[in-house]
Amino acid sequence: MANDAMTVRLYTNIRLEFDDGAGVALLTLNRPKALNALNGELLRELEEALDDVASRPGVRALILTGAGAKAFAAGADIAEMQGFTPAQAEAFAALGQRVFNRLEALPIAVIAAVNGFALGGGCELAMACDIILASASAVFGQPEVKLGVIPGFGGSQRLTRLVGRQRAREICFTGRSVKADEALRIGLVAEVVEGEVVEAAKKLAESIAKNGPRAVALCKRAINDGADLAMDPALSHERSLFGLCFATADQREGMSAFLERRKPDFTGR
Ligand code: DAK
Repeated sequence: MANDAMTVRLYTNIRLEFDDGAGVALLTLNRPKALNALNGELLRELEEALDDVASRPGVRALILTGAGAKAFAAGADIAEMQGFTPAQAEAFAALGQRVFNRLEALPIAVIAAVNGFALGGGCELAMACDIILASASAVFGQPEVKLGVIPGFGGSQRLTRLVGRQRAREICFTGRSVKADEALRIGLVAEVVEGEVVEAAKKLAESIAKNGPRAVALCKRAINDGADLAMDPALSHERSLFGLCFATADQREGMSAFLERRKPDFTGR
């Protein structure tokens, strides 16, 4: 993000950049030698970085990607998990689920720019984002059964909600790879990008960042909360969130700007 208003925060396993001019943050998983495998330290840093993103005023969209040419993330760190006791495994799954839930609940748009392998925990991380863009070389999958375990960071649930039970069973039971074109066909990704996927994600993030931030946040809540409800309570939830929009300055600004034939100046209030 070439911009004079850029701030970089480096963690051990993560790089976080803020393009304050565009209102977009870019979080890069940064363990390329281990194909950005998710170990406990990285997950804790990710949690901290999400707090950083949430507390920085003016950030309206977040992009997640992986460092290096090969991987978004090749899964949870197998070397770290190998010797876990059942209690340690459960604690590790709880940590991952907590961080991914936090990501899913972030009140801004979160885009996964998947630039290579997104396997196991990497696929689960991408699915906790709002929108997945994939490069043509991206490869998805839940290969945990090949290692004698099951998805532990929400994969059995989020994949099922995205692609349906039957396809999720087939992918999880075989542990096979899902290439980008198939991922697009089954609804696992929103788009396959020719060229630089992070650049495409920035364009998408910037177009979202121009809209009313409170409206985007409430829309995210309506979609995410509603997906787990029956139609009637989901519609009731949508109505109350729609009502909440009318308590925001952004609603007044958006509608005034339309009527005055000018561009809105949203403040996120
Ligand atoms: N963990 C640790 N290191 C990994 C890794 C991983 N998931 N994936 C790759 N690496 C490391 C390799 O060990 C290698 O390290 P060095 O030998 O160079 O030190 C380096 O990254 C490069 O990998 P390769 O040499 O294997 O590279 P290739 O191009 O030949 O192959 C690959 C790329 C992505 C096909 C291959 O690396 C691969 O199959 N990786 C493992 C993919 C996988 O099975 N992922 C799923 C991980 S299991 C749970 C919580 C969480 C989970 C489950 C349960 N509970 C606690 C209940 C989640 C589990 C997973 O995500």
